[in-house]
Amino acid sequence: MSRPVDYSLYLVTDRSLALGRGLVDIVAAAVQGGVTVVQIREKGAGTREFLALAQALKALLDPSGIPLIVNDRLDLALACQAAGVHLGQEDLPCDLARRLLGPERVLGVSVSTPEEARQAEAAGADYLGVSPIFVTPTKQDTPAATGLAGLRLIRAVTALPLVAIGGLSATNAAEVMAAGADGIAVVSALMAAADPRKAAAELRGAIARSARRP
Ligand code: TZP
Ligand code: MG
Repeated sequence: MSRPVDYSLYLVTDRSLALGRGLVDIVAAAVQGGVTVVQIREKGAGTREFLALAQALKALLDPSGIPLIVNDRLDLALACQAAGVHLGQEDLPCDLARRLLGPERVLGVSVSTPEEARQAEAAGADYLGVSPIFVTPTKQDTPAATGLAGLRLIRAVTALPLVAIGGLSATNAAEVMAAGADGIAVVSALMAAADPRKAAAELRGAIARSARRP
């Protein structure tokens, strides 16, 4: 069993939205504003570049105990001793990834239906990324948006932590939490923010205001 993770504000990186600013600087500012977990997701990066970025982010995050999750690349997650890996439906199968990762590291899987959620849970996922909640220009090769109704259906079939992603912002974070999410994952709302620290703090405020939690 992997260690507990606070999924409430989950930053997914994308340098192409960073308006020329450094990735580490943006993540550092977002962490100051209240990000609780970071996923490095750099689709254009080659292996060496990805590894160097992951190592730089890990060095940034380790002192504050914020977990670094690596998108797609289980080999690089192991190489940089990241907290875990996040996989999509077309990536390494979840059961195989769990065997390679061992029991301690975090395994996240993207799902968009209750059936995918059941399968990922049975295959050893620690948390589920429910995606996309809403249509987003940031990622276009996605299944149909689940909407809040789809998120509720997935909430009904699993007790795993659910991290919602796709078109999320401080404007809709509270309703997404109320629909059953344990956390809000964002790319553009932080990566493209003029002030990532302030944007993270606003997201935290919206999450805290959500009605779901007792
Ligand atoms: N997976 C599903 S939607 C998405 C990913 C990585 C992109 C979400 O980006 P944004 O800018 O937060 O809508
Ligand atoms: Mg993937």
